[in-house]
Amino acid sequence: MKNVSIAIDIGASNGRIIAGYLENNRLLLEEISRFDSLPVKMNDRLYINILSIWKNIVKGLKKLKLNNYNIESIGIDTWAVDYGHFDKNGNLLQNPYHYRDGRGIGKLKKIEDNLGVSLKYIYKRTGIQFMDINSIYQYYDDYMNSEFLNISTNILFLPDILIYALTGKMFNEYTNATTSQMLNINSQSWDLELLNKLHLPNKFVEIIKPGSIVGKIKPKLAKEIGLTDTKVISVASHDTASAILGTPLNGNTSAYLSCGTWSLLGAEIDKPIINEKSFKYNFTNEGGAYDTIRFLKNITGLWIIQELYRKWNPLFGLGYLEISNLARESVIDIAIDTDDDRFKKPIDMEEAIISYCNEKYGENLKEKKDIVRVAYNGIVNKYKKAIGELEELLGYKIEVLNMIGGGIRDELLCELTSKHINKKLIAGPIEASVIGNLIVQLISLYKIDNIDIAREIIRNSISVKVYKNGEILNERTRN
Ligand code: LFR
Repeated sequence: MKNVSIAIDIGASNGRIIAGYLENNRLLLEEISRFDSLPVKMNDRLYINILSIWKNIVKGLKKLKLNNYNIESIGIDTWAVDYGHFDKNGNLLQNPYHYRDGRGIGKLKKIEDNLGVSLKYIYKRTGIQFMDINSIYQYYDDYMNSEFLNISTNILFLPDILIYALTGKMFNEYTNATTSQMLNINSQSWDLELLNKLHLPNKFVEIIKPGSIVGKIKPKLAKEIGLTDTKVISVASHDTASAILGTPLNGNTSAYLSCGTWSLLGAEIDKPIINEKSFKYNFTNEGGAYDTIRFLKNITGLWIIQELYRKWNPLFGLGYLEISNLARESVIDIAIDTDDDRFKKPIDMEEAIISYCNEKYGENLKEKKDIVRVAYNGIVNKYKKAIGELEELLGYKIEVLNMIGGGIRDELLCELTSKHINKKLIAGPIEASVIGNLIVQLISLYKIDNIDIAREIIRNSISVKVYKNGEILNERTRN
């Protein structure tokens, strides 16, 4: 019987359950299941499909019985910032909102204007970038609109909700909690002074660090799914934190670019960088596992392409590869500003792009190839800008960019990135967050000594493509 650990990794568009184990100094993965994790719109509000995610987790775990595995441990990571309220009996009070609902939009200004709390004050205390999706602005929206705050006793973030459903234990996992913009960067605990200033009650629970053993699955559930001895481990439960752990970074001159719905570009550092410039460039100091800081910037990534796909796939049967190939055919050299508000949650992304190019360049785009190409151009422009800012803030040059995550399946994106940033680009692994999730479990189970050794193992296990000046330099495939 094979001893395996299970990574449950919930991204913006799909969730994955993957078994991982070490063999001959390599980490091998076996996919158990994959399911859609898209939000649901109802009465013009956007909700996390939490029950469907949970149903699919239970279904996937039940499937494990069919394999000849001994399941030693399980870890869960998901996207960040979203949360749910629980009452004193431990019941979920409301279906959690999805950050794309947009309820945080405009709250930053409200906090500044109504409460006189400056952005610099918030940044100094938390080190976290300003994005209207941050939990702090969503929580401020709860405070302004919801009477149920009176009956809410606890707040759990998305991965915490799933861990609670699995084990019955309530924790706020540290790497994910940092993205709320309510955790004090120095004390690494909830910033009560900040919460008070915003009139936000402290409903948070104990913080748990990645690597801690949470416990076992609740007895009834454990019996139902047949996992009575499995340990539940708190991994770096923010998917980006797991993805960075799963990146074979090589010293401090390598940076990462995690490509999914969002693109996260940055470096792994030891101490936070909080100064005028990092504030101006809006770089964040998210908490990483093993006393690291994830110094990075959120860039609107493949969201724009995904939204074009959402429109064009049912209408014209276009897949992602076809859409990317269309963009290859275009020679248009203008670009959208991917941070423009109109791209945040448009009803129709194609229309939003056309209107932007009309307004900014007086161009009336008609062909799909041009419409998608200006989006790619916009994304890689942001990458280039962000890497320049990163180097300035770090005070040294980045030599290698490790591109990771599902987005690297898109070769055009990798080629354009390498051409634009003019650095060696190593693309791989695709399943970085799954790998990072598993690595923490294996370190906690004393199967891997530390993260440096883990990254050697990762390097030895994955397929990579190396790009330079817009072309593939070499390729190594592993299965
Ligand atoms: C990536 C990610 C980003 C976070 C965004 C919203 O999946 O977790 O790191 O900023 O989604 O949660």
